Amino acid sequence: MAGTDIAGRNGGQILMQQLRNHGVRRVFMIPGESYLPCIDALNEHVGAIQPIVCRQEGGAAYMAEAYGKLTGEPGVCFVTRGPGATNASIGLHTAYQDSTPMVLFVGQVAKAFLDREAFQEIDYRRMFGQVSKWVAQIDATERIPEYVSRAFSVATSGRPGPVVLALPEDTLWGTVVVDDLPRYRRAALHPGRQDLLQMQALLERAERPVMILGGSGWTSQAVGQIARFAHRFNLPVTVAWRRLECFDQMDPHFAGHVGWGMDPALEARIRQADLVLAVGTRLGEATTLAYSLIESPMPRQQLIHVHPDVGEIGRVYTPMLGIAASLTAFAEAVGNLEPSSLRDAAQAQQAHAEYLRNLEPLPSPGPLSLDAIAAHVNRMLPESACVTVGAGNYALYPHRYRQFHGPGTSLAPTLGAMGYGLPAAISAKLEYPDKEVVCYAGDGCFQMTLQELGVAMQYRLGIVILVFNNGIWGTIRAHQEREFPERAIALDFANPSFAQLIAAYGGQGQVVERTEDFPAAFAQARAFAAQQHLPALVEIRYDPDGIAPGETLSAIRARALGAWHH
Ligand SMILES: Cc1ncc(C[n+]2csc(CCOP(=O)(O)OP(=O)(O)O)c2C)c(N)n1
Ligand SMILES: [Mg+2]
Repeated sequence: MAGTDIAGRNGGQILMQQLRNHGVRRVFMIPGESYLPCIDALNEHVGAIQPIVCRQEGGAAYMAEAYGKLTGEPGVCFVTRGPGATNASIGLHTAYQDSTPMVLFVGQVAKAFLDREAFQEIDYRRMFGQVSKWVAQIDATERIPEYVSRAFSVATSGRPGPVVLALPEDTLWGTVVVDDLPRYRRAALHPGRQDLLQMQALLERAERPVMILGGSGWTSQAVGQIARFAHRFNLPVTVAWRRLECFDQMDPHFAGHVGWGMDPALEARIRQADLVLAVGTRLGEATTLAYSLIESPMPRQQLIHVHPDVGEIGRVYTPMLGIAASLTAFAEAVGNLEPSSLRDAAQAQQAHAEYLRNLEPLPSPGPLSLDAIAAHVNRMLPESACVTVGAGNYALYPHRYRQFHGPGTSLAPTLGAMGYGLPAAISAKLEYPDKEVVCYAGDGCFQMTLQELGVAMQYRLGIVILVFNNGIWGTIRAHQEREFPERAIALDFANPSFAQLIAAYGGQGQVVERTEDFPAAFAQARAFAAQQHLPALVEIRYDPDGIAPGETLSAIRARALGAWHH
């Protein structure tokens, strides 16, 4: 047993054994000489901890974040000092805003050199202070088990999030005899009886209640229990912005997603609601349409705010009732509640009917309709499929037309971080080799992390990538046309041949320019990915005027010019 070896173990060996004890099965990394003992220790865990060798730390950190989203366990990422750490920061910030459990290990200079601005030295406590739940530096080899155990607890407790541990070189090279710690335990926070009674009373008195689900920490079981509760109390159920995996969208009570790009009918429903039951969501800027749908600090609706972190309750909104509870514990508790009076199902049915109307493709300019394509993808993919996106207007299409089916079916950064889709798809395929994984990527978004295609090739991951080629940073163009009509500048770019690019990585590439050619290309891509275990890409060329479902750049420009002339 390494733990009782009288000769002791080095810091790298101790650390890697802790990760194994905490249930880590995979680590995402870019090697660096600053943490060699950790890399070497991977030799002792072959078959138990799989190192995924990435191409850039931004990609590695995104993959680790996606692992955290998919499993609810911290995604682990190893990067080297300064340059590695700065590259990884986007994944850390994503984990922070998205409330995703993650642990980032960063190499650090030897303690003897600290504060001299030694080679690649950064004080990570200052650097990452605002984008992580906790940053620490492990200064003593014998305390590695303690710090790692605390890191896993912090990352997963309350509102989950990222933790950074800096590893001074001498901490890793030092050799000590120290006991390992067992797997971390998560403590659930249960809603009290009084909380539930008060909630039930408020719900039964309400005439137009709406439930909004969001945040992180959902499981399929919890979603099922929430569905039972919604059915009994006849509540329309919505999901927060980009939290599409929080509910089964085939459910007859599903009423759509809330936030940017939402259905105006649902917007009106929430504005006119007399009670909002928000479960797990922070009700952030994007979800609340810049704090207007639900106003800060005093909402017009009665707000019941259920959140796993008591510090989030009363932070931005004054709720009528705040309930601090883990989402799984809350779902279990309400799954068995019986209403004493029956609300009729009309509102929930009407809300679902309105949602279903949005699945009908809207008209768009040019020979290729993104709406029709996204609706086709929705019909073809099995329920279990995982759809990933980064940020850009193209993401509005899968999010409007795909019906997601609970945890593990959508990966979307609520941070709005570009370049997320491909690394997230890679992480999803590693975790669920039998699931179909489809990455939607804008041409801009894709080019932010396309180097990770090397990972898909190396580990033989049959993912399907849909690249939306409009030759522009479309989202920003839309903003420019609205604010500064007819003055578009610094928005277009030259694209490579995406088909040749994917071929260089051993994958298959196709180009589609007309709606009617998409089904065959998509079928071929799925077949190739499934049979060859390599990525397949379909480049979709379309009229850049079509900027969002039912919206064109020319219409935005015309409205802006019209407004100017008044
Ligand atoms: C890392 C990062 N950089 C910049 C932005 C700002 N931004 C948001 S969307 C967008 C354009 C996205 O372009 P593309 O991926 O081509 O999608 P499109 O909007 O054209 O569909 C930009 C630059 C961002 N959200 N994230
Ligand atoms: Mg684009």
